[in-house]
Amino acid sequence: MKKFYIAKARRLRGTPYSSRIESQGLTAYTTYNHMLLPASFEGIEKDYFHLKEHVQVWDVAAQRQVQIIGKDSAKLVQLMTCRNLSKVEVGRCYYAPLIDEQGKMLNDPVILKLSGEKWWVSLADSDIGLYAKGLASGLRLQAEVSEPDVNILAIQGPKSFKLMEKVLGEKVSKLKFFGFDYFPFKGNKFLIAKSGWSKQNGYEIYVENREAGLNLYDELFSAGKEFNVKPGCPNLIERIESGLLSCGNDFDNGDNPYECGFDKYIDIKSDINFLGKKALIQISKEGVKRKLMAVKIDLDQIEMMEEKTLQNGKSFVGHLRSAVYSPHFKKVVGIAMIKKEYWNKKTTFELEIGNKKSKGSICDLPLV
Ligand code: THG
Repeated sequence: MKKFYIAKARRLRGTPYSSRIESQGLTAYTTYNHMLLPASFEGIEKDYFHLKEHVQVWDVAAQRQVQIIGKDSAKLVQLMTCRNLSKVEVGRCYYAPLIDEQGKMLNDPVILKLSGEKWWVSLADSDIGLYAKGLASGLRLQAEVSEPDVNILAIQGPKSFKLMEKVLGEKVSKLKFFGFDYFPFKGNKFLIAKSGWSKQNGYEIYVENREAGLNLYDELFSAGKEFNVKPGCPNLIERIESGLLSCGNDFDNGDNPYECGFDKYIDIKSDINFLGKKALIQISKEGVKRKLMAVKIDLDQIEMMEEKTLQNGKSFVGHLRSAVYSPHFKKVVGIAMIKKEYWNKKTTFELEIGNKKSKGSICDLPLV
């Protein structure tokens, strides 16, 4: 694989932790929400094994918050998602597909209600802040939309529990999955959720004060020595094996939430008001003709820059959207949009790269 550098610029925003992670052995960045997002430290395989056994601190400041405040804040947030938010509670996180007026995917954020009229929409990679501003002014809503200086640190891995308890106190380990609360550290208060983009357990710390965040960052590393803490980042292998979807990779604005398997986050029956509801009612009547599934391919490496076509003889099976070599399955594993007639898991397919054809099979998400 040919390697290139990423040219830094103000436009490609750094995070409060950039200088820390760069001196701690960062080897690759990607971009996300016009910001730098670490992609590798010791190489994704080494990072993967470490994540599954120990604990990592991730700079995921690129998971930007769209903050919505005002009398119409709940109305505006509900307008953007097909998940029913009418009963949401302060202190819980909600994974929710955002869709457009055609019922097509825009983003898949985690939504937090901070108080009666204050919300954070913790974004994947697309410009939802601009969309929300457009809706608010076009519909004359009393809702102020902004991007506050919130820079998330994720603490992920099986030992995250022990590290967090040591640094933030016993109470933090009582958090339930997708719950959040505030915890003090050296005179500052941090919003901490039991969440994160891995299935290895962990927490996310929504840092609102940069200096306090850097102190906490350093403390996590000094207190974490006994747990073999390392800097890390969302890991391509782990997230594909775990079936965590990536906006812009696995799905984009051409796909609807049913095709992405988001059925349980869609409510077209209640009288809630969201854009694209009519389109989703129509789609649910017709049923989808394709959906995201997992695949395994007999290859020992792959590079993904664009989607790749999967064939069965001359017939089209689907599009491979993300893929990586998995040391666990000892094959390439991936996420693909598969045509309905091939959902039957016994079908195999071929993938042609260069002049080489490889065989693959289809399975359910997540891979087991
Ligand atoms: N945390 C926060 N913000 C984020 C992400 C995050 N923004 C970008 C991106 N990740 C959004 N995408 C996801 C995808 C999956 C999950 C969270 C965010 C996730 N899913 C669980 C699952 O699928 O099993 C749980 C879903 C549920 O119980 O509803 O965690 O990671 N702050």
